[in-house]
Amino acid sequence: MKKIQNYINGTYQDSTSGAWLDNYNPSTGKVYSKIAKSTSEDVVKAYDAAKTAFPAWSTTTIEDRSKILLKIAELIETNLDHLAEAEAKDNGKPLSLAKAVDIPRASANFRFFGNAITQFASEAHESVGLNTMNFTLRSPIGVVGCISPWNLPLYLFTWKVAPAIAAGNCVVAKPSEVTPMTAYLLGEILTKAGLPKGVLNIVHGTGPEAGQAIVAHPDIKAISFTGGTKTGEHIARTAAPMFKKLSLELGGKNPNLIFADCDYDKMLAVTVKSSFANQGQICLCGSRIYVEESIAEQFKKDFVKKVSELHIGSPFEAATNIGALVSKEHLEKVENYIEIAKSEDGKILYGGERVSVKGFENGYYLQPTVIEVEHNNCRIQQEEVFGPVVTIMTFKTESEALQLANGVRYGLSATVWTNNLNRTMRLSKQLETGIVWVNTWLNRDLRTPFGGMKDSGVGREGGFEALRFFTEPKNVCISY
Ligand code: TXE
Repeated sequence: MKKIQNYINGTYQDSTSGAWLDNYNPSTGKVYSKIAKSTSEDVVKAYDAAKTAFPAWSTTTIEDRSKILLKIAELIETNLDHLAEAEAKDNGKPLSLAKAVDIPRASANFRFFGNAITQFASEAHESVGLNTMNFTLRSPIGVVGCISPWNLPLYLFTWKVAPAIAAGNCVVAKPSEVTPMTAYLLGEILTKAGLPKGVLNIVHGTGPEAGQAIVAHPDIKAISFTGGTKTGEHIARTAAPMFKKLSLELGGKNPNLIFADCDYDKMLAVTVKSSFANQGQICLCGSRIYVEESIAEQFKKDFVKKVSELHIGSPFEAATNIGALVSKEHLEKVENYIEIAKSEDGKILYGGERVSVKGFENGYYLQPTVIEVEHNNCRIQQEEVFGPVVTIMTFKTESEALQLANGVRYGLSATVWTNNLNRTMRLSKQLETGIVWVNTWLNRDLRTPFGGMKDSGVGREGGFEALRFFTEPKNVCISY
């Protein structure tokens, strides 16, 4: 059986414990590979390799660093089919999605930061009349930790490690133990691209063991994490007293506000995607739909019809829109939320049942589920489900819509469907989210700041924000 080993100091190696975790294929429910179950000893090995590599990497010219990142991007593209197949098998997502989104984006992340670093600059402040000149020196931090989740495995892993190494840091990174395969495969690409050994070390294993060891390591000075809000809280508790730099991208419970004056057909098509893309397992999914009363009946009818046409099937079937959920535990968690919604008087407009896919009977398939709710203050409206479940509630006025949208502890993204410019501006300012999409969804320009407010996290990724996070600014003040 295939063994997913750590990639430390440029070589694949077993964990020091010699222990392995099972890796499941969610589309079949079967174990298909083994994952190195790393301990703090492996993290220390990875740290030592990173520390040794740091002096040379941090003084490598920007052009040479950039060239290597662009080469990694190119090699990911060359291996697109292979990586996409691995991602679909490991995660359960449709192969078509992995080919169109996950792997191209992983390549784009390296290309983007390979280019961005050549344009990264710092500020100068002349204290006029005082014969004083200040400039900001931005230096790499040293060894940093990157921890990523299972929903967009290679996409989010590379979204962190690419800016970290572009900025001259060396990295100890851990992908989710639920979906480690593509991060494992990346190791080979890093070697082929000529990334010096030790610059990027990939350690596999569980969050509480390997992840915790990264966060708790006293000399890993910054942690970039994407995952659940509870885990984020735990990480902050460990890292904050050590004064580490922290970037936390956590959960979302994102509102999708639909006004009667929107472009209806476009809204309908995009809302199906924003509800169920990647089986609803994207932190940016618009899981709370609020629709203006005057079009609510029509919307519910049209939306349910479109949702009923989605094809649930094996990730490898070309017609599949909805693949398998990532794990048995996660499937059960999502089903439990459907039961909670029912007990809260949620009305199931569509779905809610497991699906048996022919030839894949033990896979983790669930119907896309649409639930109508009457109140905002219930668990299905307040808690992140992170699955193919969307709720619908109606509103009468813009201010009511705003209040409902902001009435959760999360604040990652919001979508607004309207053709009213004044409303667009009002809501863009007042929505308590890090991202507001107007008449679109998951439309990403990698130069823009990405992250959430409230319990959705702290810090921003993307563009120069990421390069600022991964560098330490120092004021140099010269009197002349
Ligand atoms: O995430 P975890 P899980 C949400 C979603 C999901 C829930 C749990 O609601 O149902 O989180 O998912 C590592 N120290 N999101 O359990 O546990 C872990 O190994 C250091 C939202 O998969 O947060 C993995 O690599 N690391 C989200 C990563 O953290 C630890 C995407 C994420 O795992 C750790 C995924 C610890 N103590 C889930 N414990 C989003 N916002 O995109 C775990 N990890």
